[in-house]
Amino acid sequence: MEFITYEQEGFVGVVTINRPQALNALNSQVLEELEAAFDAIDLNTTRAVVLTGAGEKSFVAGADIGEMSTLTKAEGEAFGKKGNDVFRKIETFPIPVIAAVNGFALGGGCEISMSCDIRICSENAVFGQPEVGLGITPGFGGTQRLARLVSPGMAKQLIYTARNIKADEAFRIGLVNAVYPLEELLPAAKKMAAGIAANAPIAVRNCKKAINDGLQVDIDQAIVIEEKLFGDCFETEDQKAGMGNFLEKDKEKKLKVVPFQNK
Ligand code: CO8
Repeated sequence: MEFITYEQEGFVGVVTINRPQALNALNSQVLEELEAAFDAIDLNTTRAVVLTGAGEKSFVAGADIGEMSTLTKAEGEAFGKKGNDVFRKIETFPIPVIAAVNGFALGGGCEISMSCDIRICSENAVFGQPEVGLGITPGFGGTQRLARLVSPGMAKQLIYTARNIKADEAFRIGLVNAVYPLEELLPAAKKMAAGIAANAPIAVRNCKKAINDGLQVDIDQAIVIEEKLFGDCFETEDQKAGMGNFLEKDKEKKLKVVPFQNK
């Protein structure tokens, strides 16, 4: 791959968008490689993923404006679908994905971070949806996910004004969970991912599915989704070992990673 690198550290995978000469902007090739990188992740040996950008300036500075500049209406729609398909793959990826936002997260960059489960960022991070200033709408899910993540009124303000916000404001409105000095960001993301990976993997996957699927339906249906995924955890090695360790009061064992069990 030319623009994506992948590293495995224990149970944690680190996907890096690596096109620093264009501030990691997303062209068609980057999107295709990103999809291939997620497809290649071994879900038997990986329990959480960190997504970040190469360099110290930018996470992702948006979709590639050069590539988009000559698109027809039909090509624009197709390009939007191409990005949306990849971002939806990340959003519904069976294991948690943490965005470590190390600088600009504009347009498609803000949008890809919002398709991740959790966002943390560096102090120099800048978020925004500048599309209306370019004569387009956000097209990789921004109109939908920003309104769901922060309030609809705040999402509308950010999108209509095309105003960029800094890390502290992104934290204040709940777009990111935490802000770190740049050099501490990736270690913090990996530490969080390793903490997730130390928990029972089937339970973590089922939590992700329950939260994601439950948010799409009314509360009565959502509760049924939870019941099914809760029930699904029982009789697994993870559940037997996890509860058994507690009942035996074996603190040592409780800290051990419960073996992964394929369904
Ligand atoms: N696309 C292509 N190239 C980019 C992009 C981008 N989004 N952002 C930066 N670059 C390139 C620059 O052209 C420049 O290349 P070169 O050195 O060859 O001239 C290089 O990266 C460095 O950029 P700058 O010199 O501009 O760096 P600065 O530090 O001066 O500025 C900024 C950094 C503020 C981030 C500035 O580069 C900028 O404003 N970039 C564009 C940000 C933006 O508007 N992003 C949103 C794009 S639209 C979008 O993402 C829509 C998503 C949905 C698409 C749906 C499709 C239908």
